[in-house]
Amino acid sequence: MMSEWATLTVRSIELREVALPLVCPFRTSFGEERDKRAILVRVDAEVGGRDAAGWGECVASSEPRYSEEWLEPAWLTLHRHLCPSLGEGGPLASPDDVQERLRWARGHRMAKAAVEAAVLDAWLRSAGASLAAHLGGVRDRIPCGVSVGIAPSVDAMLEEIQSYVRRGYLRVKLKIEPGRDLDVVRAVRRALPDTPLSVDANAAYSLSDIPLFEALDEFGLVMIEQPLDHEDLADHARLQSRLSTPICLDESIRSARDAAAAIDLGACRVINIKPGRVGGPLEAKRVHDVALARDVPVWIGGMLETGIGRAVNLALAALPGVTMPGDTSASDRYFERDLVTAPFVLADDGTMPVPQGPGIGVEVDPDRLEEVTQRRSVAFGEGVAVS
Ligand code: NPQ
Ligand code: MG
Repeated sequence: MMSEWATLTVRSIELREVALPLVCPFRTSFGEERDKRAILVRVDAEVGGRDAAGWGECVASSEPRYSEEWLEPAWLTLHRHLCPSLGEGGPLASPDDVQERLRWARGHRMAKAAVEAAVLDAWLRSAGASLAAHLGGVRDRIPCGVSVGIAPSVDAMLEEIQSYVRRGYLRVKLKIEPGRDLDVVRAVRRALPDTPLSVDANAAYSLSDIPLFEALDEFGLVMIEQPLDHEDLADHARLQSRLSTPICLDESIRSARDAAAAIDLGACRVINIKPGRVGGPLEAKRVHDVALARDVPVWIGGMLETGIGRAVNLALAALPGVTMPGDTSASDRYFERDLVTAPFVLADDGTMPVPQGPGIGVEVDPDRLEEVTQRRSVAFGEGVAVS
């Protein structure tokens, strides 16, 4: 980690809403998405007398299903509160000052995460350091998994999964929901006996489903992700005590503090880290540290990010405690065309390179950005003429 930072003065912050068409609709236990909508935050700053710009992506989605955060209030919160608070407080002395300055605003972690990422990007670009190196990454390539949405039929799902396995993905995660669980897992297991397999319920079950989980326990799954309510650590602990398959928590973990509590309660044996869900890349690193200290493996999740958010996920995946393949899939898993100049590509061995350039290590493609922009607005300062 860097100890000496040149002071950063925020000049201007611009928000954009973008919508990228998905190559195929993504269905989970809570609904279906056809386009990936996101808010992009662009910070223009002065660092040590020189101009620097940075990008962040807010993963709040179209509706409050995955979490209570969703796109419209995230936009308003960024515009009315977070960006002005950040800009009006004068120069920043270090990246920790971002959260310090936004602390008065409760919650809104996904919105705060985007602001923190954009400031970090600007700062690190001006210092010539990569985000992965800054966070303490130890790998330059990371193993990748893929998350498969609920398909209309088991056969359709199987076909999709087989194409990912052929491309090299090292772990397949199946979305399940009540009524589409055991049969799907049984069929996939039969077709792919050796592929590391996990399931993600997105909180769709309750303790009355223990018999289902005991049945799933027989399939040698790598983990069962977020089976129960996002607010119920005690029930997860009860379920975990009945299963040999590790429970992985996603929605339940909003901070390093939550991670420590969940592990100490026995509510999970694996954690899925998403920088948006925990309020930013720096808190994501702290979740990692808490888990590593307790010998709990972690991996990096995904929210169908554009190349901007995906770059942050890949940087986090380079950390030493990230010992399982993540939902850090290639850009073409989701998009025909991403909005960065060099989309993320899966190698034949199922790995992807960690971005090594300054900051998040990707460049926004200005033409593509214009094409996918739905609205834009200056949230602090005068705005900067950008292509
Ligand atoms: C998860 N993601 O791990 C999430 C949930 C999720 C890759 O499985 C639009 C935007 C649709 C974000 C659907 C994966 C989404 C989304 C699901 C996130 O639980
Ligand atoms: Mg999940």
